[in-house]
Amino acid sequence: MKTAIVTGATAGIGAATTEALVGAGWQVIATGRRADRLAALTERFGDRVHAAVFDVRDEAAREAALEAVPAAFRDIDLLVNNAGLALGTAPAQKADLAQWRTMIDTNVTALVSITHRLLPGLIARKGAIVNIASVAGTYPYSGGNVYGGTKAFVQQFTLNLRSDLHGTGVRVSAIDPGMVETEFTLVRTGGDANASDTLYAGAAPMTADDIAATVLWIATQPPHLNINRVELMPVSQSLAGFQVAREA
Ligand code: NDP
Ligand code: 8X3
Repeated sequence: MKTAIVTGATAGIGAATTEALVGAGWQVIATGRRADRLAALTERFGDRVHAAVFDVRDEAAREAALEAVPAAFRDIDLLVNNAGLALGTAPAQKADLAQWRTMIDTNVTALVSITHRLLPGLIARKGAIVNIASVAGTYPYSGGNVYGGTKAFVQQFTLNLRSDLHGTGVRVSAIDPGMVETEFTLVRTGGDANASDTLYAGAAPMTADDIAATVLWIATQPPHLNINRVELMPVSQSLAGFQVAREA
């Protein structure tokens, strides 16, 4: 049986990815801070899921949780770097520096730390890495500032990992989703359910299952085939051009 580790499995894309992988016959190390959500996964999927409760930014907790992974889950074939968040929608000049740091610590520093920790095993097993980036890493929008910056990092880190892992057999992919209805906007707005509902209302956004299916598709390609990058958007979302500021 193949083994995956999915960071941020307590909600949204990570929870759906865990379900998709288990449904396809994998076992999954599911991680996140909310122990109750992970317990619900282990209740549902039994010994196919190992719950690893830790904050990805906490080096000691992260290491302890990875050290505590049971022997049956230690041979990891797939790392899904999914845990991440956006905080705030204010323009840079009005943004909260602490929120910027949290995004960098979570979306960049923690992601590279987990990748670095698991790389030797992934190389030994000719495994795969799927990084969840975002369209925000490619296309700018007002208020996207540091969030988009972290996702651009994830995109480029993915490509550079591919270069470094040349000849190892390890596959590395990035997925760039546009709007997916999850807890993402609730988190971004500090718990504003109305803002979250309003954003998604009538927009037919993508679902976490849509992205999970893409992760599974990437993970089940034959060993000679690397999906470099997949960008997805709901049909209702598209790009609009430049803005011009004029003197009054
Ligand atoms: P959710 O808010 O629904 O899920 C985010 C997950 O990340 C949760 O499981 C959360 O777990 C985990 N997480 C966040 N911070 C930490 C932390 N410090 N330590 C451990 N786990 C953490 O959002 P999504 O499912 O939408 O987001 C998943 C990924 O997809 C993110 O990287 C996001 O940037 C990306 N993405 C989302 C899009 C969208 O429109 N929804 C579009 C493009 C990309 P817990 O809180 O329990 O710790
Ligand atoms: C999330 C997509 O457009 O809200 O990464 O930044 S967006």
